[in-house]
Formats: sequence, C-alpha cells, structure tokens
Amino acid sequence: MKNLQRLFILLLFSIQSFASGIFVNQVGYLSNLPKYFYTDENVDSFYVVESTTGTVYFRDALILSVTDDQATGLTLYKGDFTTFERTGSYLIRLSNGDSSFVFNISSNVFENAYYKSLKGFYFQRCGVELTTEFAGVYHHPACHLNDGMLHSTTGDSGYVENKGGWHDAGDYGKYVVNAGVTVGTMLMAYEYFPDKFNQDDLDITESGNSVPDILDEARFELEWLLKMQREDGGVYFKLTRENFSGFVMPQTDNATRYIYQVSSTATGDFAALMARASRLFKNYDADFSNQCLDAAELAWSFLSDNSSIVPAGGFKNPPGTATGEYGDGDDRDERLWASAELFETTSDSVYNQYFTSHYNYSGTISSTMWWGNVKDLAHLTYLLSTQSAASQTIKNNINSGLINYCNSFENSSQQNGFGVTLSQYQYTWGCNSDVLNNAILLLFGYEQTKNEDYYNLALKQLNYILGINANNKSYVTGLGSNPVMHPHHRPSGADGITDPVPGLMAGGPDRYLDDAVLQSHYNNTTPPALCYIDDEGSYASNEIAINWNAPLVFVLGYFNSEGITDVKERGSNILPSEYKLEQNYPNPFNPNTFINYSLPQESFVLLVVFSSTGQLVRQLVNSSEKAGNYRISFDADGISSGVYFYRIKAGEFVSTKKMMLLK
Ligand code: 9MR
Ligand code: 9MR
Ligand code: ZN
Repeated sequence: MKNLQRLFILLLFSIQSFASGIFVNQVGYLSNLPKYFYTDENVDSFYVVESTTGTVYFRDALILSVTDDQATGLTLYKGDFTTFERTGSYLIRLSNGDSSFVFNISSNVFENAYYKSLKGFYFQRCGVELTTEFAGVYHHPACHLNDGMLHSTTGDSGYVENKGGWHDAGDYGKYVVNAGVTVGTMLMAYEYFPDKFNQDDLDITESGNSVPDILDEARFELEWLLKMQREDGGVYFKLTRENFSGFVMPQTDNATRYIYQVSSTATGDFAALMARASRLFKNYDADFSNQCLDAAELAWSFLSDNSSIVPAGGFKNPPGTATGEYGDGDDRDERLWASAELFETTSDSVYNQYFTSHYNYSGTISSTMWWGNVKDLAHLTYLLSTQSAASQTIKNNINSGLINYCNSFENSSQQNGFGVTLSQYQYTWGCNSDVLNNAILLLFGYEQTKNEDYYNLALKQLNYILGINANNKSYVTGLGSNPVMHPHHRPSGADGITDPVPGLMAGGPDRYLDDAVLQSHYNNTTPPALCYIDDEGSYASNEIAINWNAPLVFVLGYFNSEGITDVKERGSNILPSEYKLEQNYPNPFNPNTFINYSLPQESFVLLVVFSSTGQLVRQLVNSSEKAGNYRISFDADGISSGVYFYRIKAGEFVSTKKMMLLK
C-alpha cells in the first residue's frame, strides 16, 4: 500500500514537473526583495495568481533571457514580479494556461526553511538517542556507541572513546577535514551576524539554554572533535568502518570502526575551529572556551613541529579501507586558517607573523571554499579582524581579492541561464554547496561594499537551490512542493517512512557522472545541469552531507532576517545623524508596505497608524530601541482602502506622514 501511494505521489510529481517547465522558488520570496521565475515555454505573458482564491493580482510580459543555455540546453524566458509585495500564497500561470508550483510571499518566508536546515544537523547526531520529542517520527536509539579502534597505520593499538559528532553524510563515517569547513562556516555565520543567528528555539535538546542553538549544534561536533586529538596535538583523520555499511539504521551498524592516522590537514582545521570556538564560547562557557584554546594551541605546536604535510603526500586510504578519503595533498590553507583564527583569539604576534608571511602563497581569494580549500575562511577572518595589530595593507589586499572574485561571479552568472555562478564545467559532485558558498562570498562582498548587485546575486543562488533550476527541484528535503524524495541517506532509506529526513540538501548535478545510476541515465551529451537524479543510488548527485548543509544554513539564516520587521534596514548601517520618519514606499501602498525611520540615539519609540478620523488602527512599535535605521513592515490585510496617517514619537521627536491605502 505504502509503495502504491509512493508511486502515485511520484507520478503526480513527475507529471507536474514535466508538464510545467515553470521554475519558481518553491519556498517563496521575501516581500521586499527581487522576485522572478523562468520558463522554457514561449508565451507572451504571465499572471501571479493567489492559490487559494484564484484571484489574479499581477500580470506582465515574459522576456527572452537566454537561447540555448550552455548549462541546461534550454531557451529561457524570465518573468519579473518584484514590485508585487502582497503577502500570501501564489502560483504563476502562463498565458497558455500552464501553472507553476505554489509558493509564498511574506516577510518571513525563509524562517521555516532556515530552522529546518539547521535542524538537519540534529538529525545527523550520533551516539545519542534522537528522541520523539525532538526527532518526531525520525526518532531512533543511540547509535555507534562502540569505541574506535586505532588502525594499524596510526602506529598505535587499542581503543579510544569517541562517541558523538554528526554522521558525515549519507554514510555513517566521521571525517575531521569535512567537519572543518562545516563547523567553520556555522561559527562564521554566528560570529559576523549574531543578530541573524541567535535563535534559541530551534527545538533541539539544548533549546532554551540561553546559548544560541547554532552554537549548541556546532558544539555537538566540537566535543567529538576534541576526542580525535592525540596527546602530542596531532589530530586523527577519520573514524569509519573499513567499508560503507548497507542502507541500515545507524543503531544496527555495529561493525568495528577505525581511527585513522594523524594528518596535518585535519590538525590545521582542528586548530582553526577550536581557536574560533574559544572566542565564541567565551561569554557562554569559560571552561569550554579555555579547553578549546588549549586544544588549538596544542594542535598548532604539532603543526610547528611538523612543517611538511603529514602523512607525506596527504592522507590516503590504506589497503582494505574504502570509505571517504577527502584527499588533499596541500595543507597550506589549513595551516593558514589555523594561524588566522589563533591570532584573532589570542592576539599573539607569532600567529600574525605566520599569517602575514604566508597569506599570499597563491594570491588572494580566487576560488570558493570547500573541504579541500579553507584559504578563504582564513582570509575572511583576517579581513574582518578586530586585532589592532592586523595589517591594514593586507586587509586591503584581501578585500580587493574578494571584490574581484565577486565581480567574476557577475560574469559567470550572466553566462548561465538561471544566473548560477558556475561555469558549465563546475557542475561537479556536491556543486550545490559551491553555489551557496559563492553566495556567502557575495554576501561578504556586499557587506564590504554595499553593492546591491552582490546581494541580489547571492539571493539568486538560493533561488536556484530552492527550485529555479532546470530539474524543477527543491534540492532540500522537506522544502517546497517538489523536493528531493530519495536522497542517498541511510536513515532516510532504512526507516520505512515515505518522507526523507527533512532539511538536508542534495549535492546536485554531477556532469562527470561519478556513479553507476547517473551513468545509466545520462552520457556526455547530457547538459551539465541536468546530470541529476532523485534516486537513492546516486551518491554523486543525490547524497546529502554536513559540509553542504552548512552554507545552506548560512544563506537561509542571512536572508531569513532580511524580511523580518524592526531590524536595521539593510544598506544603511551608518548611524543616522538625525531623527527621521520616511515617506512609506510604495505610496499609495499595497496591503504590504514598509515604514522606515531613523534614530540617532537610543530612544523610546512609539509608532502608530491611525485613520483619517483619528482612530488608532495599529501600534507598530512601543519600546526602547538602539540608535539605527529601522524598517517596519506594515501588513494592511483586513484594513479597507482610504487615507491613513502614521506617526512616530521618539524622544522629543514627533513626525506624522500620510499614507494612501489602495486595494
Ligand atoms: O554510501 C557511500 C557514500 O557515502 C559515498 O559518498 C560513496 C562514494 O564513496 O559511496 C557510497 O557507498 C557505495 C560504495 O561506494 C559502492 N557500493 C555501494 C555503496 C552504497 O551505495
Ligand atoms: O564531498 C566529497 C566530494 O567533494 C568528492 O568529490 C567525493 C569523492 O571523493 O567525496 C565527497 O565526500 C563524500 C565522502 O568521501 C564520504 N562521505 C560522503 C561524502 C559526500 O558524498
Ligand atoms: Zn551513529
């Protein structure tokens, strides 16, 4: 029965996705930001239709965007409905009658997606029970409780207790190098955007403990990582079986797991993470913070004692072992990252010295971060360093590197039908994470320059992941109307539940067809971006992985709070010199509009909307607020057309403006 149901659902989805060819962000669009979709159907116009009532709210022409797109082979037309800001649930209808998947428009459209993507890490937790309370139907008993056995290649023998940490991906292995870029990205999100990543109500075990959940979740991995350090500071490479298990639940996977030899890439990543964690946990847990710093410094001393890569040539699987290799023959970036983080945490000149004399070993940022390249993470930390001894000249160099690289994204995206920042050759194993890591770099570029092109291009990358792609897929389980349903993820495959574990992102198209399933469906004439299949067997296009989810968390979390009311208005972090209440935009306004105001100093603010007869319609702010520029969204649903006024009282300042409501 279950299978039959599954078949019907599948059928439904395939009919829908093939019949339509209308590519929307299936989660939706923030009210105040660009909104667009693409279609490969050559028709002249489109409508934005409310999904529940069928009411048409917006109409415009389609514009030819690209002919014979290199990545997809498609000819694409673009529909733009940016100016349409009304909150609600909609679909796109083309003038030929075809309809898209349903999506939302609202000021918190990414909130649920952000929560799910971070919760995805909770579902990867190992060594603890996933309880019904937090995991719902995906609960399972504690797994992998046996100690790891030191592999003969370590030169040691015996067992080491190392429970905990996240399962790496669709398999149950744990790899320090991959934890590096993953936790590094999560900590980076919190460090630079604490207001966007401070939620403590994510519904994980630690929620409500007054520590932001993103830090709690990262700590789950950090605690495991601490167990991977040897007494001399070196860090073991991985903890896995010799071969991948079958598609079983984790608690039944009981084969011996081995601890593999110490490597300098693992040790460098570890030192960087621990140093960064030490500064971020300082105000939350001083003991843990100190423990992290000690571990980081010990790791650094191992690196100093071993100036060439360990083991020679980089880690390789020994004979008899076939689990993930994360092969990387260059540890310069890991060492550099360690020095940047240790300098930022300790202000010790030794680390500054190391960074300044090594940072430029192959130029500034010119490729995106991933597990094999953490140089960008090193550069970003130094660029944003708060240490007075940090070199301004070097910061300037790094900054121009970042900006040049962001400009190169503008070029690559213009040559891509969906505005993706990948060349046609970059559709490789896990490329969805490259797309989002590019978005992160663009967001840093935006923060540095306030160039909105970077900001909008970052959003485009997220749109691609959530459905504006030729596969018409939301690449994240549990998000959108046509999400990944059959990820290469052992628990999802083994738990007997139709829906996969939610909040996990698939690797995406792999034009190099690195698995048998891809090879049986596609060949070298398949357009690169179409080399994807929602099939459990396709680990090269449909696996999930912690290092792919981390940039998803970053980008969703960043944009999540962009639509939220009463945050500082983006594009204007400069403190205002005077009180101001701006004319609302647009005016006359839609049922959803924005009111901007500025406070030169902390003030008690009362912001109200009242009718032309003086009746209070809505109280928007009634609290003390810090100096800054604010944007409040005013949702006029339920209020009839007419003339209204809005008035601010902030300290001694009083100002009133008129607003027209036209529905
Ligand atoms: O499940 C494994 C996945 O995590 C890896 O990324 C992938 C490549 O190393 O391998 C998967 O395991 C497959 C193995 O390589 C070949 N036999 C089938 C395994 C499960 O699909
Ligand atoms: O993410 C890794 C990708 O960059 C590599 O091309 C691929 C093949 O080496 O391996 C990926 O990592 C896999 C790891 O080896 C084992 N766990 C699953 C990871 C995601 O597929
Ligand atoms: Zn486990």
